[in-house]
Amino acid sequence: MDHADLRAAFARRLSTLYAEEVPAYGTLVEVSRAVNEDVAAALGSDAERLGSIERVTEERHGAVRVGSVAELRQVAVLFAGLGMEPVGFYDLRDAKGAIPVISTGFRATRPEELERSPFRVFCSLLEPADRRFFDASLAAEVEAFVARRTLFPEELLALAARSEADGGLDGVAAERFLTLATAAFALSREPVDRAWYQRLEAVSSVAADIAGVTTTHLNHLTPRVLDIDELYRRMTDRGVEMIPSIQGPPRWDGPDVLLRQTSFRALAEARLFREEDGSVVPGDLKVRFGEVECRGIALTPAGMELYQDLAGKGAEDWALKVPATEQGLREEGLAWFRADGTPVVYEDFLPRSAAGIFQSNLTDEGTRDDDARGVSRDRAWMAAQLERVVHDPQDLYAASAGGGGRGVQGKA
Ligand code: OOG
Ligand code: NI
Repeated sequence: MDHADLRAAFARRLSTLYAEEVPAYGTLVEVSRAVNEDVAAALGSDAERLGSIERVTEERHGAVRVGSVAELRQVAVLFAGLGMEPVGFYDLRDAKGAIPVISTGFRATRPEELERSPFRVFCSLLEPADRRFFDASLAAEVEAFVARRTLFPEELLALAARSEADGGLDGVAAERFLTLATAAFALSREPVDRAWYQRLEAVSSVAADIAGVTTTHLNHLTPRVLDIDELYRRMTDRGVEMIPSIQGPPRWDGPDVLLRQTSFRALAEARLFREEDGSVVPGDLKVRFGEVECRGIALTPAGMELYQDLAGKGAEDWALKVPATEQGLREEGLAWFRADGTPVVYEDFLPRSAAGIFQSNLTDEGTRDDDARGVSRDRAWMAAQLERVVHDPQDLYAASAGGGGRGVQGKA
């Protein structure tokens, strides 16, 4: 199996796992599929302007969270074995609430690879060094706790490294790689140390989810839908309580651009807790949730600037400033198109929306001290930590559209 085969197989296995763990996800996938079929029936080949029906039906993004640079490096190895590279840098620490993480997205980078499997994962790294959230002594405890745990078995990392070097894996090795990789993101049955978890939760429920437990897990798995407003209505009709809004650009009459997302609230899941007296008791945690997204055309730097200016504004302002046709977007240099006029699909995430998704699922306000010292982080920092290229998404869109591309190379 080459990287695209492995990536597609991994996405399918995660989907099966997540449907078993979070039954509402199964409903979401079912409703998404029905909406996509209806859109395809109504629009014919126009429904496929932003990706073949086969691609869109299979398309998922996942979200995972880790506690240290060492763990992030392992995640990078694991995903490299599936042909996924870090793309983009997101800093959510300045957003409202207590989200002490920075993030990147792992995905395939070349158009033909994306067509075979666009599976992507939003990966967040906890920042205990940021004093706005963690005082020095709690930070040291977090670092020690994370350093003691093993998220990914050595055998898994060795198989991933071999797959990265050889361009894939076959037979028994491929099967073993996929099995171990999927298992690494399953919800653990290990008891949660209640006192430790609650201390972190007082700082940030995201911090508790990441460093309050000895394992990691998929936080959500997101299908792609061709009409997110229709999806929202159908889920609400089925009695699933969705967050109050759809994140990203408003609904309007022009072409879909960038990314629109919505989610349903974290669901209580049974977990075991270890009390201070050593006893183990059943309880529950609300951490994981369901999300769905609608992807549109990738915007150029000029288009992204316009998007920032319009952030939070409604469809009317949007319609005044943004050309309502693909041709208009192209002529004004706001969106990416190939030479044959085909739009380039947006393959990444949006910082504002990501922060909104985190915020809507925080179980606790958390605490932050804005007078304390943050730590400065950027894409180059992340590349240096990973000793890998962390691509600038715009370089990849330029390359997809037929131009050149450039990444930031971490120092080896
Ligand atoms: C990630 C939230 C961001 C998205 O789609 O923007 C995200 C998380 O909750 O770990 O998944
Ligand atoms: Ni997401």
